[in-house]
Amino acid sequence: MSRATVRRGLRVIVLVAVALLAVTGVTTLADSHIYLPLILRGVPAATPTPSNTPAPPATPTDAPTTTNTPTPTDTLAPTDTPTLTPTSTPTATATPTRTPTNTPTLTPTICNIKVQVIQNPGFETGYWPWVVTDGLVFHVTSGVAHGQYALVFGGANDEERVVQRVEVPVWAETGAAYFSWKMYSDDSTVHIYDSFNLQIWDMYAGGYTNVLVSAVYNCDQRASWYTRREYLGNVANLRGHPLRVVLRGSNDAVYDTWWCIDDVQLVFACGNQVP
Ligand SMILES: [Ca+2]
Ligand SMILES: [Ca+2]
Ligand SMILES: [Ca+2]
Repeated sequence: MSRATVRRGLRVIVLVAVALLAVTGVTTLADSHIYLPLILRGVPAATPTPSNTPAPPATPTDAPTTTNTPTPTDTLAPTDTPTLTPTSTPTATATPTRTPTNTPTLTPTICNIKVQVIQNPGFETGYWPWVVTDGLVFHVTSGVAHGQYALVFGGANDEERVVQRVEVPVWAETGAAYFSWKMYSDDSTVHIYDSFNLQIWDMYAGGYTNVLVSAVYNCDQRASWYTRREYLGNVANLRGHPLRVVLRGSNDAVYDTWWCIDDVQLVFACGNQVP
C-alpha cells in the first residue's frame, strides 16, 4: 500500500470524524485548532506496528540420515594365542661328587688250579698236533697203555723226534711231566746203548733252553708199562713261556730196542694242587 493511499484513507477518516464531532457538538475552536492541522497536514502515517513477522518456517534441518552404523564385521575372535609356558630351564644337576668307593683290600685270590697242557696226550686222535720231525714213528693200536692208540719208537740205527709246542700258564707255581712206556730190547741190560727220552725246552724270546730230560735206557725195566713222573724246576720263571716238548728215540746200529709210548702229559698247578 502506497503512502499516498494511506494518507488519503486517513484524510477520509478525519473528515468523517470531524463530521461526527460537529454533529455531536464537540467541535470547538480549540478542538479545531488540534485537529485541523492534522487534517490539513494529514495525519502522520502511523508507523505500522510491525506485524508479527511470521516465523520463518523452520528450515528443516536435514534430519540426519541415519548413517548406517556399520554392522560390525565379525571380528575374528582371537584365537587363543597359546601362552608359551616356559619350558623349565633345566637346573644344572649337580655334578655328582664321587664318593670314593672303598678301595677293596686285595684279598689274595687263592690259586687252586691244575691243568694238563699237552693236546692229544694219548695219541687217540692220530699224530696231530704232534709233529714227527725225524725218523719213523709208528702210530699203533697194539701195545697201548690207555685208549686204543700209542706211538712206537725204536729200531736199529734210528733217530726219531716227535714234537709239540705248549705254553706255561701265567699262574703256574709247579709243574711235572708224565709219560707211560713199555720197552722191548735185545740190547744190554747193564750198559746204555739205546734210549728214549722226553725233553722240554724253553723257547722264550727265541731261545732254546733245556728245562727237562727224562730218559729210559735199554738196560731199564722191560715188558711192562711204567709211568714216569718228572717235576720241573723253577716253574715261576717259565710263566707264559712257550715250551717245546720233544719225544726222542735213539738207537745204535745193533740190538734193537723198542718203546711203546702213551699218555704224555705236562701238568702245571698252583696252590694246593699237585701237578
Ligand atoms: Ca693211548
Ligand atoms: Ca723207528
Ligand atoms: Ca741198540
